[in-house]
This record gives sequence, C-alpha cells and structure tokens, in this order.
Amino acid sequence: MTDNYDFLFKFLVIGSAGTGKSCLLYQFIENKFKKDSTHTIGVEFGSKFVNIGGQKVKLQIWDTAGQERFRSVTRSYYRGAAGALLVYDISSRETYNALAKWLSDARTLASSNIVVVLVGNKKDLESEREVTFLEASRFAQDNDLLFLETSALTGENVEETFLKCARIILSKIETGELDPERMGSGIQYGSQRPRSLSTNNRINSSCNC
Ligand SMILES: Nc1nc2c(ncn2[C@@H]2O[C@H](COP(=O)(O)OP(=O)(O)OP(=O)(O)O)[C@@H](O)[C@H]2O)c(=O)[nH]1
Ligand SMILES: [Mg+2]
Repeated sequence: MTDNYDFLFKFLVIGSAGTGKSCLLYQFIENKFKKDSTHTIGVEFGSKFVNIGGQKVKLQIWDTAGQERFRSVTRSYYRGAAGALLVYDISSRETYNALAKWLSDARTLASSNIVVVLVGNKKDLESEREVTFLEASRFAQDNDLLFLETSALTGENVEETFLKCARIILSKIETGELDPERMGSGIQYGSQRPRSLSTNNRINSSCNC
C-alpha cells in the first residue's frame, strides 16, 4: 500500500511574498520549475514520501502565502508543525530583513521545538545578490537554524533542504528530544509499526546532505 509509512511529519513553508516558496515545493514534488507561479492565496498543500535511514516518512507540507493580507489565515496553520522552511530571496534584502518576524511567529505559534531550516532561495541570481552567504550563516547560527542556499529554478539543494529537516527531526525522535506521542508535535506514527532506529539505520544528524 502506498499510504503505508513509518512517520508523518507536518512541515510549513514560510517567508515573505515572492521568495519562491511555491516554486520550491513544486520543484521538490514534481522535479521541475513551476513557470508563471502566482501569489499563493491563503495556503496550499503538498505531500511526498521520502526514505530516511530505512524509515518511510510522509512529509505533509503546507505552503503559506507571504502576503501580509493573509497573515491571520496562514498563522492558523502553524499549530503543530514539526519542521519549517524559512525562505528569503538572496537577491532581496527586504525579504532577509523580515526573517526575525517569521521566525518568531513559527516558534510562538507552531512549537518552540520546531526544526527550522533557513533557505536562501534564487541562488541562480548571483549577479543580483543582496545578501551574502556569510551574513545569513551568522543569522542561522545565532538563531539555531540549519542553513542552505537553493534554486527552485535549477533544483539545486531543493531536495536536500527538505531531507535535511526531516533527518534532524528523526534524529531528535531517536534521542528522545522529540516525542511523537506529544500533542501538537507535528509527528504521527503511520499504520506501519515504527521500526526501531537500530545502529544500522541510525540517522546521521551531522550529515551535511
Ligand atoms: N530566478 C529564480 N526565480 C525564482 C526562483 N524561485 C522562484 N522564482 C520566481 O519568483 C517568483 C515568486 O515565486 P513563488 O514561488 O510564487 O513565490 P512565493 O514565495 O510562493 O510567493 P507568495 O505565494 O506570494 O508568498 C516567480 O516569478 C518565480 O518564477 C528561483 O530559484 N530562481
Ligand atoms: Mg506561493
């Protein structure tokens, strides 16, 4: 059965309008660039199965609108998310400057344990870059975030970003830092009994991929 999985993780994609959130999700699910992407109205949804360390994980991903007028609607979807991709556009300082606000919303409304990956999208627009890799790395370090630069256009690092977030969540389940049974954890067991995370299947949380 295709719907059998060991774990389900709820993910959010958040960040300012036009940073490429919907294109990132589309590239992850369809393996191609979404041409003529228009502003998301409220929230869209996608899902994909991934295999991590022998565990079949269903990622349930909520792609939120970045436009301010949808803020109250999108915030109502934050509750109980296990992971989030916090997206800015490397060619727009304005979207980078808004990160603190998005992060505070995620930590307050989703969960203080939420695993957040900072995503500098539009890496292909090198000649228009307004935010350096180093600057964003420091922000990530100061705020305890993972960090990658991606291009939804070329596909560079897109899958890695989602997998990285899922990998960290699995490793936190393994160490007991995250409890899937806790209400609002954003994690569910699937109908397949979860296999124990044996040494062979152990998730390498220090993996850079
Ligand atoms: N060059 C380049 N353009 C991109 C990339 N990702 C998205 N875009 C473009 O950026 C624009 C906005 O992309 P969307 O994915 O709709 O942005 P969004 O973050 O979902 O915007 P909202 O839904 O309004 O929050 C579109 O014109 C895309 O073609 C990328 O990696 N590189
Ligand atoms: Mg969108």
